[in-house]
Amino acid sequence: MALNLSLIGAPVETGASQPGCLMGPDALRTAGIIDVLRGLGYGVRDHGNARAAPGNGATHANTAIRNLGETIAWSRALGDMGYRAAAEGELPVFLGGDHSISMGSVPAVTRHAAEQGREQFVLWLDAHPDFHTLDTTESGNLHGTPVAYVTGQPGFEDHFPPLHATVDPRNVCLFGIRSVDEFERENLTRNGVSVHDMRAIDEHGVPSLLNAFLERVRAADGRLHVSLDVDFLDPTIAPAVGTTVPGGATFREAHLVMEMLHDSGLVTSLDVVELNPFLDERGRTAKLMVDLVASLFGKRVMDRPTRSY
Ligand code: NNH
Ligand code: MN
Ligand code: MN
Ligand code: MN
Repeated sequence: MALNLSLIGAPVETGASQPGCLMGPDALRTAGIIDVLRGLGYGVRDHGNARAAPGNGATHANTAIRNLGETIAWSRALGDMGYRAAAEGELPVFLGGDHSISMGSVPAVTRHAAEQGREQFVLWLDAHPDFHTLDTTESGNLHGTPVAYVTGQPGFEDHFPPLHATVDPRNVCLFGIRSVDEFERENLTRNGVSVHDMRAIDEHGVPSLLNAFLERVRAADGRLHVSLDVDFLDPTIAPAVGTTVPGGATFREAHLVMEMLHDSGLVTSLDVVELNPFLDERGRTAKLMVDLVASLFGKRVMDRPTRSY
């Protein structure tokens, strides 16, 4: 893992159904993310909160879509910032913001990987596959579309920034899934995306499923982007998200994923998304997200003081 982390605040809520994710980056800072990462020995450069150009009023035949122009502007701004951080050899950590920020972060790191002749892999920790296209989303919430965009599914090209390189859908691993729309179900299978739903995690456990994916990344000498959606977690431990789905990852399952990612040494970029501080209870979800990030960057059980959220 690179020793210098670039924190990029992405105060974006244009892709979500309800307001609040705008405050996500500041809540993660308030919960101590910078000190925690410095305490683990990393150089941390906080770029502050990014800004996007005003939306251009773009519209789409699918009239359900909300905030299209604004979300396009964010994807462009974050794509540029993220690419610069990666090209400077830092490990970008994108602090969301709703999950539409991955329409900037993933293209940014994938572009850098392609220039290095490396294959990009993506681990998507989420209750949802986020595999809608602009034509298939019924909610119109663009946080449900980033996996489709970054893997080059049709219909984005007339709207979102052209991709320097796409992610091979077979290099995407969706983990923790438990809410899938009809269109997504069919298209995920057709595109060869790996889907480890909660049933698979119940039955096989985190280690065998995650190790198999990490082995593929290692064998390809790939770069690995991790996208951590708050709704990956069970709502009883992480209430601060607009789209809670019961039956999510437990405290230990989530930490184990992070600990294994750290031990793999494969992670080259990270998104922390969908934290809605307006829905939190005394900051407990923000603190849990920071603690999970700490595990990903090397904090171990034996370093962990007893603490409740
Ligand atoms: N699939 C649903 C939609 O497109 C839900 C997406 N919501 C999320 N994704 N929170 O992580 O609206
Ligand atoms: Mn998501
Ligand atoms: Mn989700
Ligand atoms: Mn979400």
